[in-house]
Amino acid sequence: MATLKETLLKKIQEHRPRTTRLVKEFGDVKIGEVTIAQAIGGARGVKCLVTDISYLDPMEGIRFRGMTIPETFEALPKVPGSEYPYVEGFWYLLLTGDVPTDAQVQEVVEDWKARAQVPEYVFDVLRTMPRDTHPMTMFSAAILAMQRESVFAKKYAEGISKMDYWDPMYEDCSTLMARLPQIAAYIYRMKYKGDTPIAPDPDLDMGGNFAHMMGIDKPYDDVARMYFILHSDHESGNVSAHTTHLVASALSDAYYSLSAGINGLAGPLHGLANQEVLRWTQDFMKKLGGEVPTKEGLEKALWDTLNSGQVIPGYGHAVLRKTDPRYTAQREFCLKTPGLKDYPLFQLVSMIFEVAPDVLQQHGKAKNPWPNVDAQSGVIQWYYGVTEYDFYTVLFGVGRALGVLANITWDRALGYAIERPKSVTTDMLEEAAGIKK
Ligand code: CMX
Repeated sequence: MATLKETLLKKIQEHRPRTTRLVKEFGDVKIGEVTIAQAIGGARGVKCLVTDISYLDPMEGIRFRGMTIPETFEALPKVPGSEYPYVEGFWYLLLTGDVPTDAQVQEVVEDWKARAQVPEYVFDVLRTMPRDTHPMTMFSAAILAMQRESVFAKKYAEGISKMDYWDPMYEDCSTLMARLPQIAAYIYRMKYKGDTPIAPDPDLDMGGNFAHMMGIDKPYDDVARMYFILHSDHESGNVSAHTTHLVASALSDAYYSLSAGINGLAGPLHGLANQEVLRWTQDFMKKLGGEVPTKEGLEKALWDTLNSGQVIPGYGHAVLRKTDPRYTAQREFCLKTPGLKDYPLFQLVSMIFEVAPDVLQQHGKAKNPWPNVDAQSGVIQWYYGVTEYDFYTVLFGVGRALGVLANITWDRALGYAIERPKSVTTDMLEEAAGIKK
């Protein structure tokens, strides 16, 4: 049986001629145009990135390697006694496009275990930081601290061939994936649980081990598996994926690149929105002083937020134009989980789902009035005892690493160029618009 790395090499060798041919023979074919609004407005909709790991359709939502979220959960081998698949098997799928066999999944499980030992100095770095440091800052710093271990940086300095860049990149990405769960759980237990880190259990898979190190009982292991897979990839144009890709395009290694991507994820318009949703709902509930909210009261609170010039966190999207299927997958988890279904916070989030899209439509600004992934994820964490909502984006970050690291491995395999779009001046735009002589 071929290992993941051997399978990946075969896929890379099959794929390379496609990319080479497109550039050499069809390089002049146009796939879109750029308008002034796009140049000023964050390059929205400009087609200038290529990835085969996932694709985001505005109406359908995400497909991982061609599969919808339900198809992905259905297809991948499950952890025994669990309803959700191995995260390790999902990594295999993202990298190769193939659904792995049980044996192939076990091979990744064993490989990650062999790489999982987090160096002691990483904990020292974390412990040196003031405890009120945001956990995303800690997470990013821990990743960056490990840069000295980069196999890619070492091999590059030795003068490795371009054709082989993908190999040490794969090594670094696999090592990062193996270590991130423990780093995240360590930050959580150090910062919020009286500095009581829990050692990893070498007998568990990634999701199970993460739940164990967080100190949370079943079915939190399934929550972790679901959560990491759902948050993994959303094609390569979002801020965290694009930043990771951009930094890696300078041949910076995976540690530099992922740390940068995590910093982008920490923005409130991106991953931090999941903590903002909980902050918003908790503030709202506090104001009600324990009373059950009415739809009218909720509508007023949403309008107050909009009228004060703030966004409604968890709603809207740069690409999607319907309810995010990642929201739906988490909502379905809540609906089928006894206790969660009737949980007041879940009911409030469901009520927001009933009220907010109308309010946003009347407000008339957001192109997409529907909820995104962040509107639902905090409720599940809160229910299982993770009430420290500024930690939620770290969970997002562990999941997001799967997609962005698979992407940069392929970036190096296909020799994608250093990224360098062209700027123009405002004068030039006015000339193009015909309003300046
Ligand atoms: N509440 C209020 N206003 C919103 C809004 C929301 N949820 N979503 C969009 N708008 C506003 C924008 O701020 C913008 O206003 P201006 O014209 O005054 O600048 C206008 O509607 C048009 O924006 P858009 O084209 O619909 O959305 P963008 O592509 O520019 O931005 C996003 C997308 C996600 C940043 C935006 O919808 C938003 O701020 N949502 C709330 C934050 C959030 O949930 N982010 C998480 C997204 C998922 C993730 O990355 O994790």
